[in-house]
Amino acid sequence: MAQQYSHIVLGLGATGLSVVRYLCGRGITPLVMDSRAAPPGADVLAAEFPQVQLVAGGFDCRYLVQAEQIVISPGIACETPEVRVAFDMGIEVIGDVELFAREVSKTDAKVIGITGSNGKTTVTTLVGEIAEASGCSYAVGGNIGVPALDLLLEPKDLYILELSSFQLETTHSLQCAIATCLNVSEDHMDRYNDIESYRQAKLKLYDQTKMVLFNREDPLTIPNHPANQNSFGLDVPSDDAWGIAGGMLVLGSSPIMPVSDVALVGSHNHANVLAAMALTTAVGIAREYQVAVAKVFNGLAHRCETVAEVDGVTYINDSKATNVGATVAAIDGLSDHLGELILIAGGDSKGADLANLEPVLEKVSQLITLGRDGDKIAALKSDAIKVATMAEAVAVAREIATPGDIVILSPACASLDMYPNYMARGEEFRSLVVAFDAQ
Ligand code: UMA
Ligand code: ADP
Repeated sequence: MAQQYSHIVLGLGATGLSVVRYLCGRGITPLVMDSRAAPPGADVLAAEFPQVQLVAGGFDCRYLVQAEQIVISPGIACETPEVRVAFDMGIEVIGDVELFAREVSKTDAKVIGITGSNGKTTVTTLVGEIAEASGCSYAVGGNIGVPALDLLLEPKDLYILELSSFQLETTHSLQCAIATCLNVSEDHMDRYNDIESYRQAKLKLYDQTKMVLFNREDPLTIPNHPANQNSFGLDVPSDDAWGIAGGMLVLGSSPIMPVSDVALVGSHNHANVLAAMALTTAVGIAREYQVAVAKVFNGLAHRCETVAEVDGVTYINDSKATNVGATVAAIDGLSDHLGELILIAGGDSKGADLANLEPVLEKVSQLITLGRDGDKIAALKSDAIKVATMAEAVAVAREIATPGDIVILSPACASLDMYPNYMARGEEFRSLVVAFDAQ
């Protein structure tokens, strides 16, 4: 007979460790299980929580079926057979964000929730920068990096959370002051049966929120049920909604600032700025701080980031474009550019329908593909050049490009078939380009 544990933590990455920290801080010693033989948090667990037992290399049902509560990490699918057994037995299976929600509901703190297929990290960072400029007491976390529960170690008045569909699947009582789903396009199709089930996971964020902020131009972000709501979009807004009119960012008919003063480039980023302004307005942060940040925040690494201009050719690193929607936004955003556009794409498509790339590939003069699903992307455009490595891709692009052209790495795929993460992929692109200067 296996020893009985009331609480089981599934997964020992950043999330699993934060849950162990939270439970142990409340006098509960959980059992931790991870399907990996050597989970990344094993050393920290042994050093900081020697009393906590780890079962690595699989999920042992004998423990699961006796638990009262299972806290599952976002990287583990709820449909994993051992987890399904627990669900079917009526055992509570929740995520770290649900525990966070239950704690925060005992306080007066406000939460801003941000989800969507693309732009989450950009908007979450913008909101954090605006909060910082205003001098309020805030913390930023969730899918962006610091697990939500770790934010509670230093209590704040405002929590700004980036939330993935995986986290939202196992979150049921998060009550945000305002919550947004920025956009919905196919992603993570290896974890969902179809885009509708992925969308419904994202829209769970709206369930208890005091105010919903949706994207007028993306019908998939509209709430299922009537709600206290507002919207943003790149069109002229009505009433008190956020939009663009006469070259100005506007709230209803009130001008805020010229679009040309926004430091971020690309129309998708103007939508991101409007969303950040709407979110911070809902928690009482003044316009002057929103405008000040919009004027200076010029983006994050690996997201449509200009790496260098070499021989008159601009090289852009958009390695964070890990799905089709992000690559479409990048190409659309650059389509006013006068020179040719050379696109490097490919990697692990996570089961996405790559045909959705086809319309924007017309705006690309040369397509260069690599990675596991590179051939599938190459099949969408005649004369695509298939290569095996990033070094080859960059060398071929350099050979083809002439002054005034743009070479962009915007893979429309995850990096994990060739790299540890999208940052490593972007860094390799960057270092290959920077090395041109030295030649
Ligand atoms: N894994 C196993 N077996 C296990 C547990 C995990 O194989 O038993 C694998 C997962 O399939 C995954 C990896 O290990 O490939 C990491 O999973 P995890 O749940 O342990 O991840 P954490 O380290 O806890 O990080 C998670 C988020 N990761 C995922 O959702 C996969 C991080 O988002 C997030 O920053 C962190 O919690 C804190 O909240 C990363 C991410 O890639 C950036 N998110 C996806 C995305 O943005 O597209 C959703
Ligand atoms: P996420 O955290 O949702 O992955 P990021 O802000 O990290 O979003 O951006 C990821 C990718 O999506 C980048 O390639 C970026 O250029 C692109 N992107 C950013 N904002 C948007 C948007 N509003 N719509 C479509 N694509 C976007």
